[in-house]
Amino acid sequence: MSRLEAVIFDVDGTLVDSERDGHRVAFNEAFEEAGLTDYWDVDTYGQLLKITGGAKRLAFWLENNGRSPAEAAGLAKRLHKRKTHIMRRLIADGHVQARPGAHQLVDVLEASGVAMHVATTGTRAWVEPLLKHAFGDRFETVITGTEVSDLKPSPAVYLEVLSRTGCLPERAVAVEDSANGVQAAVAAGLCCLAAYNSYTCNDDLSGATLVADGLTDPALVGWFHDRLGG
Ligand code: XBP
Ligand code: MG
Repeated sequence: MSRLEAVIFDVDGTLVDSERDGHRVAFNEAFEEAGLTDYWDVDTYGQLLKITGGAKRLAFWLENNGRSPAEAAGLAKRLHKRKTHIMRRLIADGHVQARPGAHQLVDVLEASGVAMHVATTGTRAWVEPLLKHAFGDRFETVITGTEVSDLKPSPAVYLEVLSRTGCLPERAVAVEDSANGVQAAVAAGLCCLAAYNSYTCNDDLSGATLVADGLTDPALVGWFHDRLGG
């Protein structure tokens, strides 16, 4: 690999533990507020994570739980708007935390001078306050699902980061947690480090250059150390 110029981070499941106790809780609160009996338990939500994008996930669920495609589409849009609002509140109240090792890794990368960017499928309205709340303003270019029409596993969000920064894919590395994320990064021509979590430990991460048991895994920490020194 050429000299490392940039690290592009995924957010959900990679930088933060946001799915089980963040997004899932917000989706369930939106269901309840709307007077619906739909509820996503921990395992059900894990299966639904295969569908990236909250609005798409909702539409899929609603269509498979008794609603017509048209009804599902309209309801998904409304519920997702409320869910986004609830997620912002959960973040402000400190319910979404950095993943173990995330702060240490970001500190090491910042000290090395390598650029840090974000490529996420999530919605900008909660991504921005979350990154600020959990990390301060440490990321240069942040591309979210709000700016691209094709969500992961499409490479669109990664390609947008590369095009806006002018960074060549061979000079950057992506850090992901899931099969959809690894596929997106690799399709953009990036080398990808996968740091799985309890939801993604059985995902097919074989496209990744390195598969790690989280951000504190010595293999992942060592990978960066070997390329950045320090
Ligand atoms: C994250 C997602 C998102 C979040 C929810 O995938 O798929 O949909 O689960 O956020 P990745 P929104 O980590 O691969 O980017 O409700 O804002 O979509
Ligand atoms: Mg992820």
